[in-house]
Amino acid sequence: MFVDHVKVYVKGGDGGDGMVGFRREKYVPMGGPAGGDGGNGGDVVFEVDEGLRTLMDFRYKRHFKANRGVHGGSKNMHGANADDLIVKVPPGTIVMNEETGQVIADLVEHGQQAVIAKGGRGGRGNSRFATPANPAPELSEKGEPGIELNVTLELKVLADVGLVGFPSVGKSTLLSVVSAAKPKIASYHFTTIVPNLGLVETEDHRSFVMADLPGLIEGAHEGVGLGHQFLRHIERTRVIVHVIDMSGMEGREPYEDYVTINEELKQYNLRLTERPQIIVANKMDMPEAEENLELFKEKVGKDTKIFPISAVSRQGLQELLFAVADILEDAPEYPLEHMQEEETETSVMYKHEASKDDFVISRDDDGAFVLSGGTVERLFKMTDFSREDSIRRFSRQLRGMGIDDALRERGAKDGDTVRLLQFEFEFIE
Ligand SMILES: Nc1nc2c(ncn2[C@@H]2O[C@H](COP(=O)(O)OP(=O)(O)OP(=O)(O)O)[C@@H](O)[C@H]2O)c(=O)[nH]1
Ligand SMILES: [Mg+2]
Repeated sequence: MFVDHVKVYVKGGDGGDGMVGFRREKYVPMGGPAGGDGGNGGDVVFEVDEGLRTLMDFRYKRHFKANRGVHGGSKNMHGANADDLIVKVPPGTIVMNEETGQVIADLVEHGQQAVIAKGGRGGRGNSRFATPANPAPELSEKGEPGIELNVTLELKVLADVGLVGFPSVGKSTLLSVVSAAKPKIASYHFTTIVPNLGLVETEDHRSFVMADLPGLIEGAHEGVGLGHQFLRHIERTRVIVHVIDMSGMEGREPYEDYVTINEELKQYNLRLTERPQIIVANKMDMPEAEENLELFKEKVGKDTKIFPISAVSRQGLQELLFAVADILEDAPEYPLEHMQEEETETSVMYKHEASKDDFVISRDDDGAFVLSGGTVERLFKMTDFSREDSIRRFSRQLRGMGIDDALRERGAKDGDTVRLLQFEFEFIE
């Protein structure tokens, strides 16, 4: 099965914990602070590998966690940073935040990389907290937690030209005779279930990538047949080659086919109708074809250019390829950004709402105050609660963020319970 849409969980490695340590020197009971910093956690990085064509590998492996940094050591030993976790993806992979729908990365070129989940930084060891007032602090940070999120990967075939049409009109046959691609060809419908790409070179040495897509039928935009998942692949092609079976050998009427497919393209995405389209009348080697072509020309209008070909007997191909190459010379690119303008705007607003620096105070049923929010949760996770100095620093950080004031405003009094993640504190004036 061709997988072109998967959900994946990614987590950057946590930072290593900073250490509380002191120099041990002969005759000196407690030397200066010497606890080293923790190493940084690894990032989860996606990288394009042009050898991959599908998202198939993600069917069985959907969790990607980078390693955590090594904890800091004594004698100011810095913990080692963890290696990044490199995950290979095929060209044309779009990575989206599953929750917000926002595009995180649009991976196109071989070797292109994007950090999808950043690892946490290592916690600082106690030597970094030494001050003249407190030369021997018993304080270190725990490693910062790595970012974790669920992402959706979507694969869009990157082709200049997309072949569209009903099943069995000869799309794969055409690709097979104009490129080195070897798609499966057969007389039954939906022979092609995954898009095939081929590099086409014209006689005058212009080249472009052509994609043979699974056949479309009426209702495709609503998921009928192989469904709209494949229409998605057409979104990025710059020219559409619309293949029509002129032989009538399947009992369908060529002009009706033409109208039906165009309607499907339009229903799926209006922008597809802006794309230049080349009409190909295939199977011209068949007896009825000539007559059908005349009827078709009448219905479609004399001014519309049609390319009669026979993929099987290789007639009319060069003229068609020249026409495609000519159009490609002026056809604009259709980058994703351009196509998702409206969607992106709403995602940006959403992102603002979920700003990571904010904290939220709510009340539990028992009257306890509940603290949540990215920053406060991160500070909490980085605090080593077994040490007084660390706890004091954490309280200072909360005060600095304005959390004490906010709690007071919400009516918190001395001795009230405050919850943060799965822990409870007492509010102290
Ligand atoms: N006579 C004739 N038959 C053709 C021609 N092109 C393709 N065919 C035949 O039409 C049938 C379908 O061809 P395919 O290339 O598999 O068609 P397709 O459009 O890729 O079909 P799906 O992948 O099912 O959407 C095969 O039996 C081909 O041999 C042609 O130019 N002339
Ligand atoms: Mg096919």
